Amino acid sequence: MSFKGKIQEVAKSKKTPIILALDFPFEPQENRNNILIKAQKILKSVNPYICGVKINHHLTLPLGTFEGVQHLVQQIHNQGLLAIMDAKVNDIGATNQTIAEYYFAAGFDAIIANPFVGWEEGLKPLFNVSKQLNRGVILLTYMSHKGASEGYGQTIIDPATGQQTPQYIQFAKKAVQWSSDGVVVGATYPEKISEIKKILGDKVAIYSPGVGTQGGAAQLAVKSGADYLIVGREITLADDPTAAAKRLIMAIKEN
Ligand code: OMP
Repeated sequence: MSFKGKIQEVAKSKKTPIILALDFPFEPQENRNNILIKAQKILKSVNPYICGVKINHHLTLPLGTFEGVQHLVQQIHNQGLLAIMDAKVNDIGATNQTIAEYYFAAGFDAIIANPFVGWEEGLKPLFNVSKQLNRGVILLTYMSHKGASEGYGQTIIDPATGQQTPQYIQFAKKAVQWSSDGVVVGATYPEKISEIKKILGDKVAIYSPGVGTQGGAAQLAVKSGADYLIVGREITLADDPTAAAKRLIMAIKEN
């Protein structure tokens, strides 16, 4: 089964679209041992409310990919969840392929990449290796922060039609064309989620970060067409992460 199918199955059986972003703030060297313990504790307590875990540089930098994070990925799998590496891969093809091979060797089920680098000698080698190893690729399409309008929101000329079009619409079309498993669209832009959903249909899933701390509303993002919500600090920095995760589920169900 593809990554798209696997995560859909977990989300359906656990009745939750939440993907936990296991992000923590910077810690000085003497406190770094605590990061793994904190991550494992939160993972265990919020597991009933999530279908996957997204790992970012917040963990790979202090813990190391093969020293600390690989074990965490194993624990994520042992708990019936999928693991996404938020590498935002953004380089030439040969480098992109090597980045993906290392993260897939560490056990990740999917990787996030940036479509700005294009296909030939860009993302094509990454898609090829992902397909060979049966892992997923998720493409940034409209990011959640304010400055996203400068790149993802810029107006471009569609080379196929000669017509003006927003960059993110072009990226959504490429996500379908390249058989991507998902796209990232900020929960802070529900109108963009709806617009992009019309292009993707059921072919490519929408992953929405930006809920809570960044100002996005879980229920509105889901109502607009988000398939999954990527949630970090609203849960990881909460006094009671389990209660925070539960609150999000309740909010979505009130939809
Ligand atoms: P919180 O704002 O703490 O919920 O974290 C959101 C997570 O999603 C962080 O790991 C971000 O790096 C990531 N993210 C965004 O916030 N916005 C985006 O547009 C894309 C991502 C991402 O690719 O996951």
